[in-house]
Amino acid sequence: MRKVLTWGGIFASSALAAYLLSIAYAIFSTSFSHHQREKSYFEASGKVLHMFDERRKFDIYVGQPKLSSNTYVNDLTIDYSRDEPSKKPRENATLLMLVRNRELEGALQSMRSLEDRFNRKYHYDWTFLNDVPFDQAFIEATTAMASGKTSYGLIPSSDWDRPSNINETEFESCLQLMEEKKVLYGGSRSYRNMCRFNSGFFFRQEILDKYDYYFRVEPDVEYFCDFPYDPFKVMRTQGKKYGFVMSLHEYEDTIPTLWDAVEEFITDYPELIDMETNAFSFITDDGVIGRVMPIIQSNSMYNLCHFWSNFEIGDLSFFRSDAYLKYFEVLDSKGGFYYERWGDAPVHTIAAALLLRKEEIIHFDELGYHHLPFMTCPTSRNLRLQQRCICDPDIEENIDITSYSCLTRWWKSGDGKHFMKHI
Ligand SMILES: Nc1nc2c(ncn2[C@@H]2O[C@H](COP(=O)(O)OP(=O)(O)O)[C@@H](O)[C@H]2O)c(=O)[nH]1
Ligand SMILES: [Mg+2]
Repeated sequence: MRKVLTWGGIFASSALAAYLLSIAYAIFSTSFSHHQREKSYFEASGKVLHMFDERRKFDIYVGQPKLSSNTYVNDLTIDYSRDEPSKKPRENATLLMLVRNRELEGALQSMRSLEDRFNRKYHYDWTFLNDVPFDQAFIEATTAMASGKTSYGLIPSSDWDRPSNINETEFESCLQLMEEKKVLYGGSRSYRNMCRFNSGFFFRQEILDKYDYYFRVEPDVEYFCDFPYDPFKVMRTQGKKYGFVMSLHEYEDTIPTLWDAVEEFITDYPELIDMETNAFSFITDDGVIGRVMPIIQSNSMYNLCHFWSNFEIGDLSFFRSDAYLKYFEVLDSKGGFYYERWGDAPVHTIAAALLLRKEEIIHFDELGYHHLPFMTCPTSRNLRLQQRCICDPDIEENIDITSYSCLTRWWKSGDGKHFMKHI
């Protein structure tokens, strides 16, 4: 009985062992084949993943492939090549934008508008400036939007930050005072850096050295009409040094002592100023024009008229000239960019009115334009149709028909009203 049991036991344990072994084998072989299959899937998907790496250079600067796509378009390559020759001859000029990374969307809107209305035919370069490095997303999107080459400049701290001669305590109390008086951007430190940079340093940036002309562009602006000509060409062929589209009165609270500094410059450097030929009367005349009384009263000889510099086309040699540099030096020594809130618009305008001949300043009459809260739109219906304008000159945002505008004063005391038909 014990023997039978023993044999039986042996048989049972062998069967159990065999069973367990077969389970182990099954597990092993399943997992092995599963592993093999997974491996092959993995390899296959890896192959697919990298199959189009060369064509998927989605990020032109770091070269990372785009990992997945929900598009039905097979060719994911973006054509960044700038080999296509411009269809028109070009001047030595660049479109120029000082901008922050967080303003990307507004920058793209302005670019799209200017590309559509003007640059798509010319492919002028775009130059971007910033006081901190541009991020990858900004560089990619603006490069994709531009029809010309793009370059990105980092402004050195010495050209941007508050200089050491500005007294910290005085500066802080001025900021507070202006904020209390509700002066626009009165309490902003960075706005002051920006205005001083635009007044005295933008044209010294190395990235602009190779150019003769710039066209200032700001985020969130719009150009309402097709450009009927290349404004850079007009500047060069007609010997223009400064071009504007809108002119209005400055808030006096931002520049209480600017004119004192200007008078000092005029007294110290009479040899740089030709009162016979310049546009001095445009910035000083405050008489009645037609039936319109000037509604803006000024406490100095300066009538507060300025060209709105968010649109500006300029000859860089004007800003690089000794005369302009001396002018800026006198102004900068007063500290008014910080203790007050001097804007680059009155600073540029006064310089142009003092140092240039009247006829070196041009009003680009035909280029409809919008920067909050104002716009300008060509008054001629025929011209609006020809240039596919999308704007209404009769609405109240049209600065030219409001009493804030200095355009009629420009027509009277500046270079008059001109028609560009001969171009
Ligand atoms: N990089 C940089 N750009 C600035 C800064 N502040 C203003 N800007 C740019 O300077 C220009 C004028 O500034 P904006 O805010 O439009 O002033 P506004 O037009 O006078 O209301 C725009 O092109 C801005 O993008 C800043 O702190 N850093
Ligand atoms: Mg702006």
